[in-house]
Amino acid sequence: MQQMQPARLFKSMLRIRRIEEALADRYAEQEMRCPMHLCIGQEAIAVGVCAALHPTDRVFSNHRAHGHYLAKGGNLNAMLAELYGRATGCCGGRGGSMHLIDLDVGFMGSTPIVGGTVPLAVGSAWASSLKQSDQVTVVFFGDGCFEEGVVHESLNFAALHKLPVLFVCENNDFSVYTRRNERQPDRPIYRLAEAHGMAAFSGNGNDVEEVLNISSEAIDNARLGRGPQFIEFRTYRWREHCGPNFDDDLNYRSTQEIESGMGDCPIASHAAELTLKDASFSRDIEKYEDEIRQEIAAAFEFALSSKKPTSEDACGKVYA
Ligand SMILES: Cc1ncc(C[n+]2csc(CCOP(=O)(O)OP(=O)(O)O)c2C)c(N)n1
Repeated sequence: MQQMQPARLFKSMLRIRRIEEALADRYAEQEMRCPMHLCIGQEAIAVGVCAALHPTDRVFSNHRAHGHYLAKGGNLNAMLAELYGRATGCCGGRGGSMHLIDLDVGFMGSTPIVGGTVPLAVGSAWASSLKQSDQVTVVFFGDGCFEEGVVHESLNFAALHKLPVLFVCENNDFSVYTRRNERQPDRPIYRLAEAHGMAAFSGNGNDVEEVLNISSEAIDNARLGRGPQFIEFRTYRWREHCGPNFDDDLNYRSTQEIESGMGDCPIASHAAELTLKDASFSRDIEKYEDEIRQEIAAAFEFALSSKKPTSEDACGKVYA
Protein backbone atom coordinates (compact mmCIF):
# COMPACT_ATOMS: atom_id res chain seq x y z
CA MET A 1 0.00 0.00 0.00
CA GLN A 2 1.17 3.48 -0.83
CA GLN A 3 1.32 5.25 2.56
CA MET A 4 -0.43 8.60 2.68
CA GLN A 5 -0.19 10.82 5.73
CA PRO A 6 -3.48 12.00 7.27
CA ALA A 7 -2.53 15.56 6.31
CA ARG A 8 -2.10 14.53 2.68
CA LEU A 9 -5.50 12.84 2.70
CA PHE A 10 -6.91 16.11 4.02
CA LYS A 11 -5.17 18.22 1.38
CA SER A 12 -6.26 15.92 -1.42
CA MET A 13 -9.93 16.17 -0.33
CA LEU A 14 -9.68 19.95 0.14
CA ARG A 15 -8.12 20.32 -3.32
CA ILE A 16 -10.97 18.40 -4.98
CA ARG A 17 -13.55 20.46 -3.05
CA ARG A 18 -11.97 23.80 -4.00
CA ILE A 19 -11.55 22.81 -7.65
CA GLU A 20 -15.21 21.82 -7.92
CA GLU A 21 -16.35 24.97 -6.09
CA ALA A 22 -14.35 27.03 -8.57
CA LEU A 23 -16.00 25.14 -11.45
CA ALA A 24 -19.42 25.75 -9.89
CA ASP A 25 -18.67 29.48 -9.55
CA ARG A 26 -17.65 29.81 -13.20
CA TYR A 27 -20.20 27.51 -14.81
CA ALA A 28 -22.78 30.28 -15.27
CA GLU A 29 -20.34 32.11 -17.57
CA GLN A 30 -21.45 29.57 -20.22
CA GLU A 31 -17.89 28.91 -21.36
CA MET A 32 -17.92 25.31 -20.15
CA ARG A 33 -20.39 23.83 -22.61
CA CYS A 34 -20.73 20.37 -21.10
CA PRO A 35 -22.97 18.82 -18.44
CA MET A 36 -21.14 18.64 -15.12
CA HIS A 37 -21.80 16.31 -12.14
CA LEU A 38 -20.05 17.50 -8.98
CA CYS A 39 -18.88 15.15 -6.22
CA ILE A 40 -18.91 17.81 -3.49
CA GLY A 41 -19.58 15.96 -0.21
CA GLN A 42 -18.29 12.63 -1.57
CA GLU A 43 -14.55 13.44 -1.74
CA ALA A 44 -13.43 11.00 0.97
CA ILE A 45 -14.25 7.94 -1.15
CA ALA A 46 -12.12 8.98 -4.13
CA VAL A 47 -9.23 10.05 -1.90
CA GLY A 48 -9.32 7.12 0.53
CA VAL A 49 -9.55 4.45 -2.17
CA CYS A 50 -6.88 5.97 -4.43
CA ALA A 51 -4.53 6.40 -1.45
CA ALA A 52 -4.51 2.62 -1.11
CA LEU A 53 -3.48 2.04 -4.74
CA HIS A 54 -0.11 1.68 -6.41
CA PRO A 55 0.64 4.23 -9.15
CA THR A 56 0.50 1.40 -11.71
CA ASP A 57 -3.01 0.30 -10.64
CA ARG A 58 -5.89 1.31 -12.85
CA VAL A 59 -9.07 3.28 -12.18
CA PHE A 60 -12.32 3.61 -14.15
CA SER A 61 -15.09 6.05 -13.30
CA ASN A 62 -18.54 7.29 -14.26
CA HIS A 63 -20.31 10.60 -14.93
CA ARG A 64 -19.27 11.99 -11.49
CA ALA A 65 -15.59 11.64 -12.30
CA HIS A 66 -13.67 14.76 -11.22
CA GLY A 67 -12.76 13.47 -7.75
CA HIS A 68 -11.65 10.05 -8.99
CA TYR A 69 -9.51 11.59 -11.76
CA LEU A 70 -7.84 14.07 -9.41
CA ALA A 71 -7.34 11.56 -6.57
CA LYS A 72 -5.57 9.16 -8.97
CA GLY A 73 -3.24 12.00 -9.96
CA GLY A 74 -4.90 13.13 -13.20
CA ASN A 75 -3.50 16.33 -14.67
CA LEU A 76 -5.56 19.35 -13.53
CA ASN A 77 -4.66 21.56 -16.50
CA ALA A 78 -5.81 18.88 -18.94
CA MET A 79 -9.05 18.39 -16.97
CA LEU A 80 -10.00 22.08 -16.95
CA ALA A 81 -9.03 22.47 -20.61
CA GLU A 82 -11.32 19.50 -21.36
CA LEU A 83 -14.23 21.16 -19.58
CA TYR A 84 -13.63 24.29 -21.64
CA GLY A 85 -13.52 22.22 -24.85
CA ARG A 86 -9.92 23.16 -25.64
CA ALA A 87 -7.45 21.23 -27.78
CA THR A 88 -5.16 20.79 -24.75
CA GLY A 89 -7.91 18.94 -22.86
CA CYS A 90 -7.37 15.33 -21.87
CA CYS A 91 -9.79 14.26 -24.66
CA GLY A 92 -8.69 17.01 -27.04
CA GLY A 93 -11.77 19.01 -25.99
CA ARG A 94 -14.21 16.47 -27.48
CA GLY A 95 -15.53 14.87 -24.31
CA GLY A 96 -16.09 17.41 -21.55
CA SER A 97 -16.55 16.65 -17.88
CA MET A 98 -17.84 13.09 -18.29
CA HIS A 99 -15.01 11.84 -20.51
CA LEU A 100 -11.85 12.26 -18.47
CA ILE A 101 -8.77 10.16 -19.04
CA ASP A 102 -5.11 10.28 -18.01
CA LEU A 103 -3.31 7.09 -18.98
CA ASP A 104 -0.01 8.38 -17.55
CA VAL A 105 -1.39 7.89 -14.03
CA GLY A 106 -3.60 4.85 -14.70
CA PHE A 107 -6.85 6.78 -14.91
CA MET A 108 -8.32 4.70 -17.73
CA GLY A 109 -11.42 6.73 -18.37
CA SER A 110 -14.90 7.76 -17.37
CA THR A 111 -18.10 7.54 -19.38
CA PRO A 112 -21.66 8.66 -18.58
CA ILE A 113 -23.53 5.47 -19.49
CA VAL A 114 -24.62 4.15 -16.10
CA GLY A 115 -22.75 0.87 -15.56
CA GLY A 116 -20.81 1.30 -18.82
CA THR A 117 -17.33 1.25 -17.32
CA VAL A 118 -17.98 -1.74 -15.03
CA PRO A 119 -17.35 -4.38 -17.75
CA LEU A 120 -14.40 -2.33 -19.03
CA ALA A 121 -12.81 -2.55 -15.58
CA VAL A 122 -13.42 -6.29 -15.50
CA GLY A 123 -11.74 -6.57 -18.91
CA SER A 124 -8.79 -4.59 -17.61
CA ALA A 125 -8.50 -6.90 -14.58
CA TRP A 126 -8.77 -9.94 -16.86
CA ALA A 127 -5.86 -8.61 -18.93
CA SER A 128 -3.78 -8.14 -15.76
CA SER A 129 -4.66 -11.64 -14.64
CA LEU A 130 -3.70 -13.20 -18.00
CA LYS A 131 -0.40 -11.31 -17.91
CA GLN A 132 0.12 -12.41 -14.30
CA SER A 133 0.88 -8.82 -13.29
CA ASP A 134 0.10 -7.66 -9.76
CA GLN A 135 -1.98 -4.75 -11.04
CA VAL A 136 -5.38 -4.09 -9.45
CA THR A 137 -8.24 -2.34 -11.27
CA VAL A 138 -10.81 -0.22 -9.42
CA VAL A 139 -14.15 0.95 -10.77
CA PHE A 140 -16.29 3.62 -9.08
CA PHE A 141 -20.06 3.75 -9.63
CA GLY A 142 -23.26 4.79 -7.89
CA ASP A 143 -26.14 2.87 -6.33
CA GLY A 144 -28.10 3.45 -9.56
CA CYS A 145 -25.79 0.93 -11.23
CA PHE A 146 -27.59 -1.94 -9.56
CA GLU A 147 -30.52 -1.50 -11.91
CA GLU A 148 -28.21 -2.34 -14.85
CA GLY A 149 -27.94 -5.97 -15.98
CA VAL A 150 -24.38 -5.51 -17.22
CA VAL A 151 -23.22 -4.86 -13.65
CA HIS A 152 -24.47 -8.26 -12.49
CA GLU A 153 -22.90 -9.96 -15.52
CA SER A 154 -19.63 -8.23 -14.71
CA LEU A 155 -19.69 -9.26 -11.04
CA ASN A 156 -20.48 -12.83 -12.06
CA PHE A 157 -17.65 -12.97 -14.61
CA ALA A 158 -15.13 -11.40 -12.22
CA ALA A 159 -16.03 -13.88 -9.48
CA LEU A 160 -15.89 -16.86 -11.83
CA HIS A 161 -12.39 -15.94 -13.02
CA LYS A 162 -11.16 -14.60 -9.64
CA LEU A 163 -10.10 -11.31 -11.23
CA PRO A 164 -8.11 -8.60 -9.40
CA VAL A 165 -10.81 -5.94 -9.49
CA LEU A 166 -12.29 -3.76 -6.75
CA PHE A 167 -15.87 -2.58 -7.27
CA VAL A 168 -16.58 0.62 -5.31
CA CYS A 169 -20.23 1.61 -4.94
CA GLU A 170 -20.78 5.21 -3.81
CA ASN A 171 -24.23 4.93 -2.28
CA ASN A 172 -25.60 8.47 -2.05
CA ASP A 173 -29.18 7.12 -2.02
CA PHE A 174 -30.22 8.95 -5.21
CA SER A 175 -30.38 8.19 -8.91
CA VAL A 176 -31.01 11.69 -10.28
CA TYR A 177 -34.09 12.65 -8.17
CA THR A 178 -35.31 9.18 -7.17
CA ARG A 179 -34.49 7.65 -3.82
CA ARG A 180 -33.19 4.10 -3.68
CA ASN A 181 -36.19 2.75 -1.76
CA GLU A 182 -38.38 3.75 -4.73
CA ARG A 183 -36.12 1.90 -7.18
CA GLN A 184 -34.83 -1.17 -5.39
CA PRO A 185 -36.11 -3.68 -2.85
CA ASP A 186 -34.93 -3.24 0.72
CA ARG A 187 -31.60 -5.12 0.84
CA PRO A 188 -28.01 -3.94 1.30
CA ILE A 189 -26.22 -3.55 -2.02
CA TYR A 190 -23.01 -5.15 -0.80
CA ARG A 191 -24.90 -8.34 0.06
CA LEU A 192 -25.76 -8.69 -3.64
CA ALA A 193 -22.06 -8.67 -4.45
CA GLU A 194 -21.46 -11.26 -1.73
CA ALA A 195 -24.12 -13.46 -3.33
CA HIS A 196 -22.13 -13.25 -6.58
CA GLY A 197 -19.26 -14.90 -4.73
CA MET A 198 -16.84 -12.23 -3.64
CA ALA A 199 -15.63 -10.56 -0.46
CA ALA A 200 -17.85 -7.58 0.24
CA PHE A 201 -17.48 -4.72 2.72
CA SER A 202 -19.51 -1.67 3.68
CA GLY A 203 -18.47 1.49 5.45
CA ASN A 204 -18.86 5.19 6.11
CA GLY A 205 -17.83 6.95 2.89
CA ASN A 206 -17.54 10.28 4.70
CA ASP A 207 -14.71 9.08 6.93
CA VAL A 208 -11.52 9.12 4.88
CA GLU A 209 -9.50 7.00 7.33
CA GLU A 210 -12.21 4.34 7.35
CA VAL A 211 -12.35 4.41 3.55
CA LEU A 212 -8.57 4.00 3.40
CA ASN A 213 -8.54 1.12 5.89
CA ILE A 214 -11.32 -0.88 4.23
CA SER A 215 -9.92 -0.20 0.74
CA SER A 216 -6.40 -1.24 1.78
CA GLU A 217 -7.68 -4.62 2.95
CA ALA A 218 -9.77 -5.15 -0.18
CA ILE A 219 -6.97 -4.05 -2.54
CA ASP A 220 -4.42 -6.27 -0.77
CA ASN A 221 -6.85 -9.20 -1.13
CA ALA A 222 -7.30 -8.53 -4.85
CA ARG A 223 -3.54 -8.19 -5.38
CA LEU A 224 -2.86 -11.45 -3.53
CA GLY A 225 -5.11 -13.39 -5.90
CA ARG A 226 -8.14 -13.68 -3.60
CA GLY A 227 -10.48 -12.61 -6.39
CA PRO A 228 -12.73 -9.60 -6.85
CA GLN A 229 -13.65 -7.38 -3.92
CA PHE A 230 -16.62 -5.12 -3.40
CA ILE A 231 -17.16 -2.10 -1.13
CA GLU A 232 -20.35 -0.13 -0.57
CA PHE A 233 -19.68 3.29 0.94
CA ARG A 234 -22.53 5.42 2.29
CA THR A 235 -22.24 9.11 1.41
CA TYR A 236 -24.28 12.19 0.45
CA ARG A 237 -24.36 14.43 -2.64
CA TRP A 238 -24.58 18.13 -1.70
CA ARG A 239 -25.29 19.79 -5.03
CA GLU A 240 -27.86 19.05 -7.72
CA HIS A 241 -27.55 15.83 -9.71
CA CYS A 242 -26.17 17.64 -12.76
CA GLY A 243 -24.99 21.22 -12.55
CA PRO A 244 -23.45 23.66 -10.09
CA ASN A 245 -26.43 24.62 -7.94
CA PHE A 246 -28.03 23.55 -4.70
CA ASP A 247 -31.42 22.02 -5.46
CA ASP A 248 -33.55 22.40 -2.35
CA ASP A 249 -36.15 24.12 -4.56
CA LEU A 250 -36.87 20.87 -6.42
CA ASN A 251 -38.70 19.20 -3.53
CA TYR A 252 -37.31 15.71 -3.96
CA ARG A 253 -35.39 16.12 -0.70
CA SER A 254 -35.90 18.58 2.12
CA THR A 255 -33.68 21.53 3.00
CA GLN A 256 -33.33 19.98 6.45
CA GLU A 257 -32.04 16.74 4.92
CA ILE A 258 -29.50 18.62 2.78
CA GLU A 259 -28.32 20.59 5.82
CA SER A 260 -27.94 17.43 7.82
CA GLY A 261 -25.97 15.83 4.93
CA MET A 262 -23.72 18.87 4.78
CA GLY A 263 -23.22 18.66 8.53
CA ASP A 264 -21.49 15.32 7.93
CA CYS A 265 -18.68 16.88 5.90
CA PRO A 266 -15.73 14.53 5.34
CA ILE A 267 -13.29 17.44 5.13
CA ALA A 268 -14.48 19.33 8.23
CA SER A 269 -14.54 16.17 10.35
CA HIS A 270 -11.04 15.15 9.26
CA ALA A 271 -9.77 18.69 9.93
CA ALA A 272 -11.34 18.62 13.41
CA GLU A 273 -9.68 15.28 14.17
CA LEU A 274 -6.26 16.46 12.99
CA THR A 275 -6.56 19.77 14.85
CA LEU A 276 -7.49 17.94 18.04
CA LYS A 277 -4.27 15.92 17.76
CA ASP A 278 -2.16 18.95 16.89
CA ALA A 279 -3.48 22.51 17.24
CA SER A 280 -0.91 23.83 14.76
CA PHE A 281 -2.74 21.97 11.99
CA SER A 282 -5.01 25.01 11.52
CA ARG A 283 -1.95 26.90 10.21
CA ASP A 284 -1.28 24.06 7.78
CA ILE A 285 -4.84 24.38 6.52
CA GLU A 286 -4.23 28.04 5.64
CA LYS A 287 -1.06 27.06 3.79
CA TYR A 288 -2.91 24.36 1.82
CA GLU A 289 -5.73 26.77 0.96
CA ASP A 290 -3.17 29.19 -0.40
CA GLU A 291 -1.31 26.60 -2.47
CA ILE A 292 -4.54 25.20 -3.87
CA ARG A 293 -5.88 28.68 -4.74
CA GLN A 294 -2.73 29.43 -6.74
CA GLU A 295 -2.78 26.06 -8.48
CA ILE A 296 -6.43 26.50 -9.50
CA ALA A 297 -5.87 30.04 -10.78
CA ALA A 298 -2.97 28.82 -12.94
CA ALA A 299 -5.05 25.91 -14.28
CA PHE A 300 -7.93 28.19 -15.30
CA GLU A 301 -5.43 30.48 -16.99
CA PHE A 302 -3.95 27.50 -18.87
CA ALA A 303 -7.38 26.27 -19.97
CA LEU A 304 -8.72 29.65 -21.02
CA SER A 305 -5.59 30.59 -22.94
CA SER A 306 -5.53 27.24 -24.79
CA LYS A 307 -6.70 27.04 -28.38
CA LYS A 308 -10.04 25.53 -29.34
CA PRO A 309 -9.74 22.49 -31.63
CA THR A 310 -10.23 23.11 -35.33
CA SER A 311 -13.37 21.50 -36.78
CA GLU A 312 -11.09 18.96 -38.47
CA ASP A 313 -9.46 18.04 -35.14
CA ALA A 314 -12.78 17.93 -33.33
CA CYS A 315 -14.09 15.31 -35.77
CA GLY A 316 -10.91 13.22 -35.67
CA LYS A 317 -11.04 9.94 -33.73
CA VAL A 318 -14.83 9.96 -33.94
CA TYR A 319 -16.29 6.65 -35.10
CA ALA A 320 -19.87 6.03 -36.11
C1 LIG B 1 -27.77 3.40 -19.10
C2 LIG B 1 -28.17 4.76 -18.60
N1 LIG B 1 -29.41 4.97 -18.13
C3 LIG B 1 -29.78 6.19 -17.68
C4 LIG B 1 -28.87 7.23 -17.70
C5 LIG B 1 -29.28 8.61 -17.16
N2 LIG B 1 -28.57 8.83 -15.89
C6 LIG B 1 -27.46 9.58 -15.82
S1 LIG B 1 -26.83 9.66 -14.28
C7 LIG B 1 -28.07 8.72 -13.67
C8 LIG B 1 -28.15 8.43 -12.19
C9 LIG B 1 -27.09 7.54 -11.74
O1 LIG B 1 -27.20 7.36 -10.36
P1 LIG B 1 -26.02 6.69 -9.59
O2 LIG B 1 -25.43 5.60 -10.44
O3 LIG B 1 -26.54 6.29 -8.27
O4 LIG B 1 -24.92 7.81 -9.49
P2 LIG B 1 -25.00 9.27 -8.83
O5 LIG B 1 -25.49 10.19 -9.92
O6 LIG B 1 -25.94 9.19 -7.68
O7 LIG B 1 -23.61 9.59 -8.44
C10 LIG B 1 -28.95 8.34 -14.67
C11 LIG B 1 -30.15 7.49 -14.46
C12 LIG B 1 -27.59 6.99 -18.21
N3 LIG B 1 -26.66 7.93 -18.26
N4 LIG B 1 -27.24 5.73 -18.63
